[in-house]
Amino acid sequence: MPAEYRFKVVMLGDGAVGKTAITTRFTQEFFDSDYKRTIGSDFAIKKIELPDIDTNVTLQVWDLAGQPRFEVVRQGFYRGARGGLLVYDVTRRRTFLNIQNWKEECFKNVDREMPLIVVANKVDLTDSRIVSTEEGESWAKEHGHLYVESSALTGVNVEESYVSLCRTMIEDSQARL
Ligand code: G3D
Ligand code: MG
Repeated sequence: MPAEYRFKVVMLGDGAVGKTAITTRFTQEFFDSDYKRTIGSDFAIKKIELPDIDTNVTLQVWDLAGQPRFEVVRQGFYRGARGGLLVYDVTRRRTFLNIQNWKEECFKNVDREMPLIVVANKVDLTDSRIVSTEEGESWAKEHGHLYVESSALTGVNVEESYVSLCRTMIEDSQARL
């Protein structure tokens, strides 16, 4: 019998960096029948199999629509989260600088620090790229996070982002025992 985990993960980052595009691609592409979106509460479910460690994971991916001003909405968004994707847009430096703020808001709202993966999105836009691989990678390394470059448009590294985060969340949850 494979081990079974369930994790809530949150999509973090400025508007228009691609949080919804990444989530939608991930949850719809391979497991269409497992896809579920709850109108208003903004989460999607997806199952991941990790046969190498005989483990199945059910991910509940939460994506904020807009940036609600109400504290209570944000608290509900973060409640019970076990991991997050810190997403920025490689064509807009401001969105990269802001991942620090997203991380801080997140850690203020969860009871314990949790695994985060830095996702440099829109790498298909090579001509308008502003934030380099080196900058993104070194920020992530300095702060102890994984780093991945993705494109929700082409699909490159979208699933890999969640799978890498899953493996880290499994380690984290074993370390909690
Ligand atoms: P958000 O949920 O973080 O606010 P969205 O961002 O997922 O709504 O994406 C914002 C815009 O960026 C969308 O364009 C979307 O198609 C585009 N986008 C998202 N990811 C990528 C990517 O990897 N590459 C490119 N080229 N575009 C991307 P529109 O025009 O629909 O607003
Ligand atoms: Mg969105």
